[in-house]
Amino acid sequence: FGSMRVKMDVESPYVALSATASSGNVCEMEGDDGISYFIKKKFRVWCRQPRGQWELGTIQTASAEEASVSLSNGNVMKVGISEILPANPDFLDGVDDLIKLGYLNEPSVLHNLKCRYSQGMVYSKAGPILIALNPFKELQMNGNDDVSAYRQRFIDSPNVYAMADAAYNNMIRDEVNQSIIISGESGSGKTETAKIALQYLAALGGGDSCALENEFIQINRILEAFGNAKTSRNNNSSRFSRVVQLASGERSFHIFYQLCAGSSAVLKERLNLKDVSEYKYLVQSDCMSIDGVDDAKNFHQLMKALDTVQICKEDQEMIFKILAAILWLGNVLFQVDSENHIEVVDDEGKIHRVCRMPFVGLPAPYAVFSVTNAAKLMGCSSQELMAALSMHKIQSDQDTITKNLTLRQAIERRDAIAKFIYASLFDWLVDQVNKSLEVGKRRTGKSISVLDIYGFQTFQKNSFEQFYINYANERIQQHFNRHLFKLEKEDYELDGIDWTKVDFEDNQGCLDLFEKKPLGLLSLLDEESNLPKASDLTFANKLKHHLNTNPCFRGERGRAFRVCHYAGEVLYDTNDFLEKNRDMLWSDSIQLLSSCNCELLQLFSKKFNQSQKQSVATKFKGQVFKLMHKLESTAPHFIRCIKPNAKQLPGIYDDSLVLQQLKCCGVQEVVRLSRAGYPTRMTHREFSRRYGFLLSEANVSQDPLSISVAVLQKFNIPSEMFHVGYSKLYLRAGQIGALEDKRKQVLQGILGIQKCFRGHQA
Ligand code: AD9
Ligand code: MG
Repeated sequence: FGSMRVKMDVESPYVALSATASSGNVCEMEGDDGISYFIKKKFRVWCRQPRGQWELGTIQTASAEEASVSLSNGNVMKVGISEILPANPDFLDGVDDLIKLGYLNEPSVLHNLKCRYSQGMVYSKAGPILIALNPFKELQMNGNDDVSAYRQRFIDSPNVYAMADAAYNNMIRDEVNQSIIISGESGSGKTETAKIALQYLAALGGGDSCALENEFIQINRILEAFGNAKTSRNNNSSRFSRVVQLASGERSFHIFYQLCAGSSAVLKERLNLKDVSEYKYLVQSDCMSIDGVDDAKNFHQLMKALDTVQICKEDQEMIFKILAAILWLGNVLFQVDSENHIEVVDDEGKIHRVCRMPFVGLPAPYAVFSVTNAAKLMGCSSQELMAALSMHKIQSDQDTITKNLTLRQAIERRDAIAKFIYASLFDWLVDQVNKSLEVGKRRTGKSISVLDIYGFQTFQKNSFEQFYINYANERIQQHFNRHLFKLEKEDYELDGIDWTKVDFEDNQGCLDLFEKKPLGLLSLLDEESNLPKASDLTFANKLKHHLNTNPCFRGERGRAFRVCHYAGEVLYDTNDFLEKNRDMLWSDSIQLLSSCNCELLQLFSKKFNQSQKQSVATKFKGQVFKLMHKLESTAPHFIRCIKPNAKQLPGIYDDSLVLQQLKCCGVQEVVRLSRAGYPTRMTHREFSRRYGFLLSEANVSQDPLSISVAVLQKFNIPSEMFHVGYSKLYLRAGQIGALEDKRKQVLQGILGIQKCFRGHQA
């Protein structure tokens, strides 16, 4: 904190407890003077309980080491001085912006958000960031009524609408692309928040906003059916690949269950569709339904949504066929013959031996049908499909050599085909949706991007998927840091303003650990994936060998390693890393798809052949870089979603869970910074253009800087509320609002006069 002191406009005694940053607590008591004042005035304090939680109380007596505190529940307890923190006066309970709090220690911040949450206020500001606590229940929103209320500024509390509104206004005012970056843990409410922002922007879009809004709802239905699934943390989680492997208690993408539950008898017959319980890909996780979710009803809505985005009935049927084919593929069984060759168990064919390894939970007759069903739906012969699943064809200059696959290779190949088809189908659907949005729509050049990105994840066992999710989040976090801290600092210094140092966590070290070439996690993974004899264990050992001196890395026993992320340490298990990274699809599998009598499968194979064949690590890094590049050309607005409890239930506020998330996104740092600094800044040119006309004509010919100063003087902005830099004007929080109001008043006055004038002329 250095020279920066927290000043409060409330009762002055609070200044007696000045702020020093230490051990995670922003504020700390400074000696006996403060405490004696607190005793005398009976001010509230926080005291840490033996089990770590904080309770409100008042100090009765205190020595240098210990204080006797009367708690709000009537108990009196002795607490070490280091376990006491100042509390804010009760009239500050539940303020809408954490900036307004006198004390920013952990219990005070937690208490404030809790007060608001208990009153149904899930949104708060932390300086420039919007904090959104997941209500886990429908909020009272009136749709378009609320939208217009926001536009007219009748509602003045933090909200997603207000943030979307700010993005829109900035886009119009500055002619700069905007982005709304929504982040948070899995299940914290990012996707719901993104929907609310989109709903508002759709309503602002003018024209037939109802139609546009409806279109968004329909599109969302499609994207969620194909892109979302139930996980242990969120019943409607935005996911990516999980077609072939599921953890217990989780589900595959909603669409599979919807299709099985909701398709008509006729469609079921055409697709040879059975109950979900008969598909291996779906039964493996022992979770087929979600409480309160009606898959059949959702399927009917999905079909309507597909109509809305103009996917014709033939294409719809093709989509469903492909989905059914994927399910049947998952049921294809293999067995090993006496010479250790793989055979596909088939109904009519030559192989009649009993499968030696029956699949658990799968009735035998379905194993027999699966190949023929899958082949029929894909539009190829059972023989072709069986060959592609059990043999590897190597094309040399003269002829083709065929090699039998091992059991493991055959299973991998079957799953790779299923995954590839599903991923291609999803990409194709997104393309269709985008096309339908473009039809007849005018492009204006400037945009607002809404980013809903899977949140940081840490489970007991973290795998390849968490590895990538957390890497992407590490990048987003850096963007956030850069924007709010680094750029801020540079900006101040460039403009000759003294920067009060505020410490913040920089995560460049962790990003280097991932991205450095050749000795970073991603490069080493690619290198190992290219070695024929490598295994997950050799990969883990390689990491330990090269990276153990890196402070963000720690090798663990066996195949495990630990990464020190911005949001905490995560233990990863390298099991399946190499295979998943290779994401191998043999050219003969692609050949099979290109020979299928199905337009979409042919298209997917063509796309594959045109694309660069890259490992997942390379592809993912490329995508993350592209995303960051796009974001860097926008003015960002940040929403941090917070999950108040892990039970996905309304009304429960788990202090330690919330605290951990607040720490992850550095909320306190941001508040400290914003309060200390000048959150509004404009170049003199921008400022003078916007407000210069409020001056009398005598000032008009002057340079922008002089005009800025003249405006400030004319409207009596106190000198401690602004700072004039070389190129920019810096204003403290709240100042620009007053100027905007003045500007609006004057403009309305001018408009009124013009109307009146025209009326006279007519
Ligand atoms: V994940 O990283 O995709 O697993 P999200 O996207 O952060 O996750 P999501 O938006 O899907 O979470 O929210 C999870 C659940 O919380 C929703 O299904 C709703 O039941 C609930 N939720 C979240 N936000 C709201 C809201 N504003 N109003 C009502 C909400 N319910
Ligand atoms: Mg989501």
